[in-house]
Amino acid sequence: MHKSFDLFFVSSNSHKYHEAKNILDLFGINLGFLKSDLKEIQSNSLHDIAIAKARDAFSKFKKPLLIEDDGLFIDSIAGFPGPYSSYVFKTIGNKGILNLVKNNRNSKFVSIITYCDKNYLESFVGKLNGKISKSQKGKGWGYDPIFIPNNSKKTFAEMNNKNELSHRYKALKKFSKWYLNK
Ligand code: ITT
Repeated sequence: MHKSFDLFFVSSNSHKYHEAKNILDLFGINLGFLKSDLKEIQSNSLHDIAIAKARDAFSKFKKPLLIEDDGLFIDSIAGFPGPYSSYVFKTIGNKGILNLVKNNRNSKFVSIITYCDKNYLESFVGKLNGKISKSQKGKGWGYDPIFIPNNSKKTFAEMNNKNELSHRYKALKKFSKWYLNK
């Protein structure tokens, strides 16, 4: 039933999958989706969290797969929410973030994409610098309405070309280059 897919994206978040699928289509890689809540360890390192998620996913599904761990790092609040981005989004949300950020609005989005199969466990990083907007703008998921990439006036939620420049695009581009040559 799953034979036509090259590999699977394992995540509880279908927005992440849809963007990853659109991006990997560009590189000719056909990405399936296994919707699943993965064990998320407590760590200050996105990389360590991603490795633990990938191991958990591979032990469940035993298929070639990708997982992704993301973080939004805001300079003026010591890189918060960083590795806690998922929890912070579910608790204080974008409104809570806007209340915490005052003058220095510099921030970055980081994506770690980890590939796992029976022979490989490899991670790829994508980073995108930007600013936290003063109010929520546009209709998007997660932190999209408050993140303005550098050299743009629009938030991710207002852009129609997010997938051509995002942290996710940068990590998946590196992954694709490696995957297609391995
Ligand atoms: P998993 O099941 O894949 O772990 P998750 O939603 O918990 O899904 P992360 O821990 O990687 O995923 O995500 C951290 C948070 O950052 C989460 O709240 C996302 O909504 C948010 N996020 C990640 N990438 C984003 C993007 O491109 N735009 C907006 N928000 C994003």
